[in-house]
Amino acid sequence: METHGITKAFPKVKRHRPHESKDAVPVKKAPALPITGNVFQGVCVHIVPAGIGNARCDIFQQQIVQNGGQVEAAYGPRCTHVVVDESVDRERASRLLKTETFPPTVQLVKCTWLSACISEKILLSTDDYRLYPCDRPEDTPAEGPKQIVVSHIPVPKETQPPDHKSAPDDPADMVPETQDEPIEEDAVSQNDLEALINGVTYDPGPSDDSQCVSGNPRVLGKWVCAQSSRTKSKNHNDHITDKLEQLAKVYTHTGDKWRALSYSKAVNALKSYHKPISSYEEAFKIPGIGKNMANKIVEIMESGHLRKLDHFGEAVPVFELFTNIWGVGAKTAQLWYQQGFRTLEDIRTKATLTHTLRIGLKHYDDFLDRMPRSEAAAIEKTVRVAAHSVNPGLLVVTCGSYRRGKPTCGDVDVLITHPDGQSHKGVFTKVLQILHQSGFLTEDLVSHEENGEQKKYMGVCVLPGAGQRHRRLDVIVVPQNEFACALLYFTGSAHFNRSMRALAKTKSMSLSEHSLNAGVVRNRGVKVVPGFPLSTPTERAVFKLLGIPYREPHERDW
Ligand code: 8GT
Ligand code: MN
Ligand code: MN
Repeated sequence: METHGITKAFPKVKRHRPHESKDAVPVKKAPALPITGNVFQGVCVHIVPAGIGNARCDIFQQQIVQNGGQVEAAYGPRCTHVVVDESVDRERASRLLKTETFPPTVQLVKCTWLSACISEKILLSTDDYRLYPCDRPEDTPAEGPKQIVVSHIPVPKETQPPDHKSAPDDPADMVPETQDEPIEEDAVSQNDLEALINGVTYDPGPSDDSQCVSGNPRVLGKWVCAQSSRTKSKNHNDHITDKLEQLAKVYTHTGDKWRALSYSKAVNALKSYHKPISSYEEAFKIPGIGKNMANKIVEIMESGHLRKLDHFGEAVPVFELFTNIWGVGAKTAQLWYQQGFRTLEDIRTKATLTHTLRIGLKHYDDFLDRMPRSEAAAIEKTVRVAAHSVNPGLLVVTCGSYRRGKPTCGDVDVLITHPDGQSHKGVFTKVLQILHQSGFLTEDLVSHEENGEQKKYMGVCVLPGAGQRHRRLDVIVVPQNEFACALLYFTGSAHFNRSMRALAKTKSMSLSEHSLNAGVVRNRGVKVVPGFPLSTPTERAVFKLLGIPYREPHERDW
């Protein structure tokens, strides 16, 4: 999970980097929070990032180190525990770790074990969380997911999202300027911690009446996924939010997730404020803005500048340059910076590069350049023609920003299924083979990622003809019964999806790219009973089951 909503800070838009190279990256002791305990004493953990996401990985690593444990960047003999995402089964774990067997000294566990240890503040037994040989995910019965049609789901009263004012708004100001100083322990609320650990964020909502007065009542207090993004209010304070977003982005680059989160929360609060701010008092009244942040706002209002940004010096543009390479995240960028690299030429000639990073570097400019819709349509058509030559009954839909109606697209996300529920099998390899053979696909970034019954390809394509640029292409093949949830997921936006998942959570449900489950039981945010998949033949069904009005794809552009 990257920090969202802060992409405007720099002119180039960075897309998500799901496969950041983790090789040879030492895990530094995290600076963000003070040492808090010894829960993980004697424990040495390697976390497999697939499915967990970089931000959650970072938080888990911080928590382990701050609680007396050790973290290994790579799986090795020192590891006592190997932690994988909940969706990863033993077979996939073996593939990801490139090993068939695990010695008895190593426990292979789901990341819910870590979440539970962190929230319970004790080292729990791994019994309920282990991936034993022949392990079958609890929610996948042998005969395949059971489809249960429910006519009525009891909908509990909407849960109050976390109180804005419960956490100090600006931890960055509570400490000296250097990044390595810890921020106050309570600078980020338990809600935020849980939300980050569990990969869910709530949208800001009113905790009292005053928030409805000062915020935009059309957005605040309501779920983003229940609103049309066309009702998004104009940002009356973009001269302020631009600077604060820059700082949030700096903190993202430096791996300081807490400060990044704190600043992006303030930015969101300011963006939905109904008029330009004109005084300290006015800023301070806005939920989510405390006195330190209000001071920053006044500084920007009066000088047009934020002095804090100067403290980071030359590192910021260099981090930006590096993280714009597809596959590079904050850690790799920091490592390269520490090694003295400052330019792409340095990276090209001196850095140790994986195959994927080489491709990212080679197409640096092309990947950053967003393509016009017309080009995305031509790419989609090429994939559709290939798919239909394999089986004319296949359903081919381009999701992502294209389906949301954006004028430009960062990549093309093509989803494929077959309405008969069977004929999607075997299609993935055949379609990609055709596209490789014709020269349309030039390089593979992730040639085959299995996610349950879904298969995902991430690669590079180029349309025929002179002067065409190389573009990023994702192809996902899914079974028909997962199609609606996959369509919803791959259409996004990421913010919209997070909101929907968070809403599902308040209704004892869980939403993923596979299914909408009901009857989910969570203990302190950790799923202990996975529930059962509901019948979701269409996207509309998902909205309906969640009790919110249907939103067309172009209304999901949050
Ligand atoms: P774009 O024009 O920059 O490509 O914008 P996009 O089409 O909205 O973004 P995308 O990165 O192509 O992702 C499309 C959707 O896929 C997102 O809405 C998101 O829900 C989902 N998605 C993935 N993989 C990942 C991932 O690794 N991280 C994130 N954040 N989202 C992902 O398919
Ligand atoms: Mn996309
Ligand atoms: Mn994509």
